[in-house]
Amino acid sequence: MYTQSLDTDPLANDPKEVSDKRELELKKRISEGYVVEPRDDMPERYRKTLIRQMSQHAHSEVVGMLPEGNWILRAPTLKRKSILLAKVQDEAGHGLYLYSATETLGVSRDALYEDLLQGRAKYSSIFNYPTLNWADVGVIGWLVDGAAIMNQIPLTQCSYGPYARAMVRICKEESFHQRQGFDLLNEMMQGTQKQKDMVQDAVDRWWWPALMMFGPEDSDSIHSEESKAWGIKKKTNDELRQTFIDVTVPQAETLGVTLPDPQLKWNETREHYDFGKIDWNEFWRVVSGSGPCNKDRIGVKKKAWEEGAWVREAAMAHAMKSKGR
Ligand code: BYC
Repeated sequence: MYTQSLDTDPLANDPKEVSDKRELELKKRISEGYVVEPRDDMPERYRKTLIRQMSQHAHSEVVGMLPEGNWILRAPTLKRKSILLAKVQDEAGHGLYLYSATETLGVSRDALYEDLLQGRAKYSSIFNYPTLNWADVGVIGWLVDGAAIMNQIPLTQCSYGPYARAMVRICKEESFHQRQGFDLLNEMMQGTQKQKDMVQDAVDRWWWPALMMFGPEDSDSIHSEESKAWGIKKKTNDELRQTFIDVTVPQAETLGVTLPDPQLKWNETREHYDFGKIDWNEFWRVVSGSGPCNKDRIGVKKKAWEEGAWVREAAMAHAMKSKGR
């Protein structure tokens, strides 16, 4: 671990100059492969950027349990119910690793959670869409976890040690999630016409929101440039979205589903798929709280927090008693 403080010239006394110098110094070290650890001195802007992204990521994991959790009691077989239970439980675990990693930056989990419940913190837009039929569970695994992996693999190399390490384990689990989703859909696509129609209907509803998970176009991304300079983001939103499309189109062909974009076409010159226009008005509407399920998702989380108060109190009383206080 690198323990040297990021102190700057003590003779420099303009605070702005000192902080700019510290930021440049850290950016340079990061570009040389330096990994920042919690005890390192770090510029406030780096810390704030990490808290923003990591807490949004943690919130996405715990809110992300809701759309699929909705199907646990209705899973069609014991095998699918066990898989779904394990997956939803994994998402809770991801939330916990990420809240813990964020706490290493000097912010409490309670404060972060309060921000989520009060609607001050964002979480991924994708979880504000409803799960209407059983095939939605498969499509979430295939497309939503697939998009999440694409976005998260570069984060295993990010400059903040606790975030990078959390991502290694999370990516392994997401990979299982993606495969179980594909497997579920593949099974349905061997079934009746009604099952095939359910899969196509789910794909039609989730394709565009899945592409929105990567965030706004690079030209509208507020944080990308700064986050890249800090070594937090390794690839831009558009780069990751394009890679996701390129790997997913052949998978859709294998499954036998049609992706709902008539402009999706291999471009020999670019060696990438061209695709149609994303509805960015819809994206911003959902991000700013007016998606189909925003109110419901936060309502469920608030209710669980209030109804779980006695569990937190009992756990605290037990912990105090064990410590003899
Ligand atoms: N939804 O400047 P930009 C999962 C916000 S969960 C909502 O490009 P940045 C799973 C953005 O926060 C996986 N908001 O931002 C769980 C910013 O607003 P603020 C979740 C979005 O940070 C259960 C503004 O728009 N993954 O795997 O450079 C079941 C401007 O954007 C979204 C992560 O969280 C969005 N889609 O890039 C199944 C990965 N996109 O903060 C699966 C970690 C953008 O100024 N996060 N915004 O108020 C990231 O990689 C980046 O934060 C993003 C956005 C690519 C998402």
